[in-house]
Amino acid sequence: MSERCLTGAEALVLAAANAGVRTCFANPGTTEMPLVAALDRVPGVRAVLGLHENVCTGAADGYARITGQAAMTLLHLGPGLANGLANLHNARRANTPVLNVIGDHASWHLPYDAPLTSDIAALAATVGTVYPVGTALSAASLTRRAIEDAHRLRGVATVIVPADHQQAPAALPARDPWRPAALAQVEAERIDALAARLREAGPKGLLLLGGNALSRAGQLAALRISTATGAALYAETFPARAERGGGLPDVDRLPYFPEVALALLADMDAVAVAGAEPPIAYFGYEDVPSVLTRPGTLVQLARPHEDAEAALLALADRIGGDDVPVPAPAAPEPPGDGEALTGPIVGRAVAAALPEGTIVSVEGGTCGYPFYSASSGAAAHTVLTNTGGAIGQGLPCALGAALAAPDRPVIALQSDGSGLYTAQALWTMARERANVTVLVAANHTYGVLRTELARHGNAEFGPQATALTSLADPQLDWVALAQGFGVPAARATTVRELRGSLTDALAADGPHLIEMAL
Ligand SMILES: Cc1ncc(C[n+]2csc(CCOP(=O)(O)OP(=O)(O)O)c2C)c(N)n1
Repeated sequence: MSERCLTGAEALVLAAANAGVRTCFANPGTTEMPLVAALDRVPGVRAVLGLHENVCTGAADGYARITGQAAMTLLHLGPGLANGLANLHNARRANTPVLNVIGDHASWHLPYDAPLTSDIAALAATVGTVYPVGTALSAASLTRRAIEDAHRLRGVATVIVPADHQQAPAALPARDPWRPAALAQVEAERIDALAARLREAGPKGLLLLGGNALSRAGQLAALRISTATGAALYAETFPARAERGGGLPDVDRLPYFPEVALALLADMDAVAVAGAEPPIAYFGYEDVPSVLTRPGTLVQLARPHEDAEAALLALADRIGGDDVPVPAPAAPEPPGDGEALTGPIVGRAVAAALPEGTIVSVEGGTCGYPFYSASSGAAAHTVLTNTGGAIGQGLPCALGAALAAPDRPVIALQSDGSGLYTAQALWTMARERANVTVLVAANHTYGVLRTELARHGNAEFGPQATALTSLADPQLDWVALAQGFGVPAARATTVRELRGSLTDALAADGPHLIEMAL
């Protein structure tokens, strides 16, 4: 590649590569063709085709959750971006850095309002910051700034680049060494104040952990604090990334339903939040408060963009908590071979079978919650959850995680309804030989919606409500679906079958799917 004749598209890709971007999850169109060609001419960025934009954006989220480094997306105009917005929303809620690149019509074509024209910047602004490229000369510098801001602000940065600017001669990207912004440090006064508060609260204190507080070091520091003061430990309800097992304390997630969380937090005199936002009810219910903490009890130790792990280490030192050996949670008890599959049984079976270092992408409550409860005593593993609640995230996130860490096993513990939003992710898993074992909880219903219907006072469901929460007619065949996408698949109805298929899948390379008949 001759640097003297770089195009805007080449300058953009080179600037991304210079800033540590190694993977581009793409679903391009006509307005991105110079960028597609640039991915061949500029070395360093691996292009991965997603068959729906929400696969690309969810994969970029999963990739950066594991590496800490932004991946790039490449999406087609406003409609392509719109298709990818749900998982960009989830990435924003996970505080994940993402470089989101969108092509636009040639600038001179825009005034004619051609069919695919839309307000791309307005759409992109709903999930983060926006960098419109006004000339090829700024393509590289704006891309660099977008990546820096994605890391500094922990979120989605969208670069919009019209097709003519992709083709015009461009300036060379800066060669400044890439140093992603570090998390902001928490001031000593905040830590001192909290130390006093937690000592005073004793067992009526609670530490709520999110962000990098859920690293191994963060949780071990939290354990020292808890041992010294008696404070309880919880993780936020939907952590972006939580280390778990391998001798870590059992830090369960704050309960999802507000009544349960309210009852838990009502007993507390000090709720210290580290690396998460203050706890709020997921939905508003009549006569149930939205704010889950009692007035005057909330203390923010670190916001999500701050270094919660370092703050916890400093707090543990300040409180004087020693590294006392605390008994590790008991190993998960494997269920009996002949047991039928239910959420709790699957949770225990998967937790008991986890190889050391597995990444588990969890989406959906049927097996997701029981697995988390069962996995505290499992081998060391990493859990990724759906932080923003826009379903269709679990499979793409698992795909991105597998490409980020090709040497680690990845399990997608996936409810069937959510999985169908982005089932195309299976095809990319097959094409990229991604080591993902997909476990589908096939209850053939939108289970949580039935729970919510009941909570809204509907003891019995009418035919319409039943139809709107059922996936049973026709019954979806995940084995056939997976095979159609090129992923070998099996069905399990008992623990014995699940265990056998899971062992085989984990031992083999590439993706596998197991439909679990619940
Ligand atoms: C993008 C988006 N669309 C719709 C919903 C509403 N919704 C929440 S859960 C759910 C169904 C979940 O069913 P499934 O994934 O099968 O999980 P289960 O509760 O049965 O384990 C739906 C449609 C949502 N959260 N996000």
